[in-house]
Amino acid sequence: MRKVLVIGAGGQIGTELVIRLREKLGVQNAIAADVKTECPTSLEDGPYVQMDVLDREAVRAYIIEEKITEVYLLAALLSATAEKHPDFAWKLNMEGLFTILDLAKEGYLKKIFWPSSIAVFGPTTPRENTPQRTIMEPSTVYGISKQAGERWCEYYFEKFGVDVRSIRYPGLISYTSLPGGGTTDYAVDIFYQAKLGNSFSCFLKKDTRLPMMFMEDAIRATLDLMEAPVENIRIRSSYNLSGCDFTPEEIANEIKTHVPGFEIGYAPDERQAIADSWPSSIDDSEARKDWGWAEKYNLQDLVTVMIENINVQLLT
Ligand code: AKB
Repeated sequence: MRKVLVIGAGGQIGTELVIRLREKLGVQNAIAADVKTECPTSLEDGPYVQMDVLDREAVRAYIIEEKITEVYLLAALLSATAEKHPDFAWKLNMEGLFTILDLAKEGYLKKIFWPSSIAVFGPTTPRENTPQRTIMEPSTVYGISKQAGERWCEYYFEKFGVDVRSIRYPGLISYTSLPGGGTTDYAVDIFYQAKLGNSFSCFLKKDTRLPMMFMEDAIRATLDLMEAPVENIRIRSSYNLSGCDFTPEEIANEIKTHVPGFEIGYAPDERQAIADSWPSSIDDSEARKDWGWAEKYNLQDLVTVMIENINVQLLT
């Protein structure tokens, strides 16, 4: 019997993940948790708990009392925000992970999902088709925290047999909730401005190519990884995962095929340096081999779905 807790359920990944987990396991078996007091409207059909992942004792008590079997730990500060609040980013991104890893080590949890990111790579990493194992010298606080987290996940697996599974997410594109604080967020923001009939000022240069993925692919990957037989999971740091890759100019051109007259301008800010330190494309052959990963959405597909479904009410 699986009873899962999604910590950080109010975020971009969490809102969609909880919905899919509830479809799979039954509404009562997928509990949403977030630091916000209000439950996100889309998750009001099921259990919601207000939880600060930094309150180690409260998190422990809840997981033990409720007999949670699996945790998806999504609470984190993303790349751009983490650069503004390095101390808090390190604290938030690391302390929650130890709380959950320790609970699994003590036998209270059967499985953990913890997201990593393409941010684990840095300026000295080969940029194109970045391999699973390569030079990793991240130059951002977020990247350093994710790289350290990956090392700890592998350590807890090797030393204590903790079944922790992870994906290095690329930039994620979705329409049900807004992203916040990431360097890849432009690729979501652009749709809202296109839909409103506005021009879009992009904070990255027009030729900055980054790995990206439509949220439906990312959620499917997450669920497939978590359901894969334990013997198939050969990587306990985090799996490279690729959906598609594009530049701001390429996504704008694709949007123009749906919204004629749409205009984009470029005003690179401090996020440009972060993007320049990341890969432009990812080699995900290990995920394909180990647990059968295959993406469904390319740039054209995701632009079509985004234009059809984007809801500008979310901006208010
Ligand atoms: C960010 O831009 O910080 C995130 C990420 C790539 O992990 N979307």
